[in-house]
Amino acid sequence: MNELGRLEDLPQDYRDALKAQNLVPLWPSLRAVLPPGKPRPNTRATAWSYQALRPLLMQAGQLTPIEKAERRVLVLANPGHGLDKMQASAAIYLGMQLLLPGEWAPSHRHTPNAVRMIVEGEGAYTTVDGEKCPMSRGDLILTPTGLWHEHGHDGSEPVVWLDVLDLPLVHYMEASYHVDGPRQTVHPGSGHRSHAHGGLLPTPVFERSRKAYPMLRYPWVEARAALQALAADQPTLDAVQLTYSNPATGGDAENILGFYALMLRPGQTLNLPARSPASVFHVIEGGAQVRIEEQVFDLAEADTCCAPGYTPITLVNASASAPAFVFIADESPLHRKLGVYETR
Ligand code: GTQ
Repeated sequence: MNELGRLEDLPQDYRDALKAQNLVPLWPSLRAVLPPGKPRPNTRATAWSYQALRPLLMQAGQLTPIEKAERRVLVLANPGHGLDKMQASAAIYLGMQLLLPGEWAPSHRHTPNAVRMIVEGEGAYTTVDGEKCPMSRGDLILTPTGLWHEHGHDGSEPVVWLDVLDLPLVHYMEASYHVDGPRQTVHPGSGHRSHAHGGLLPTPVFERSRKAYPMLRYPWVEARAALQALAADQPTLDAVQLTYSNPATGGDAENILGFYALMLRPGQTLNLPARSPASVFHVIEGGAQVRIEEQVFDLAEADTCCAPGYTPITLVNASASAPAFVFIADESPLHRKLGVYETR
């Protein structure tokens, strides 16, 4: 590949004349924006230990009352992007949120989509679009773009969950904002109960307003049972994986990020191909070794890591007797919609 001209090769008076007109020569930067063969991601393979972050999150509970925080969150920031950017990857934001007994995180809605993966504690709930969603470990709760959400806690122990948002992308698009609202009125009914049976869709005859997001809570007991049923039904299946989907459309649960539950059989090694989207792995139960190029992370329960796109990933369940359950988030829906999705 031939060397392209550098900015310093140009006479200073020419550079000044360009600058005065808000003009920039492409060729000194061409290789940076279109690198050869594959992208050069800022996203670095990074792991966050729950054991290390938990005491710091609990300390935040003492240092900052909920009224001063609105959302008491420690952001899992990727050093490759710079910690101040609050990014796990180009499109993924991760945060660990703490809610203490009796606390309330007031209602708001915003343009970025969010999900919550509950890490520990009982008794908290998120009210989304008027539906009260109880939070138990391993549950996934959606708060899609534009829907009101607030968090409350009637229990007696701290509750912690992992927030996954597409905030970096929506912020980059200059489309990120929020609106505060009053406490929501809770309506009866639960999308998870009315859509509890796969393949059987509620079919109203007298059309009520159709909800774009009919299912907001995916209880872990059901995701876990579905994974075990799939593993038992297909003993030779390599990837025992489920996609959290919108039951009305069969498509991804949200528009930008994809969410999956994966079961690693005892002793299983799973080699994932290099795919263009970046991804996040969070251990719900058991342990998993995640190998991303030269990096090796031994993740224990509640640990989280992220991987850049375009890189093969190997997952290993070192236990000979117990399955491991992993929650995965990735940028696949975004890449597919943009037409840049690829597998290598
Ligand atoms: O719980 O609504 O981690 O608005 C970041 C922004 C959580 C939330 C975050 C948010 C929330």
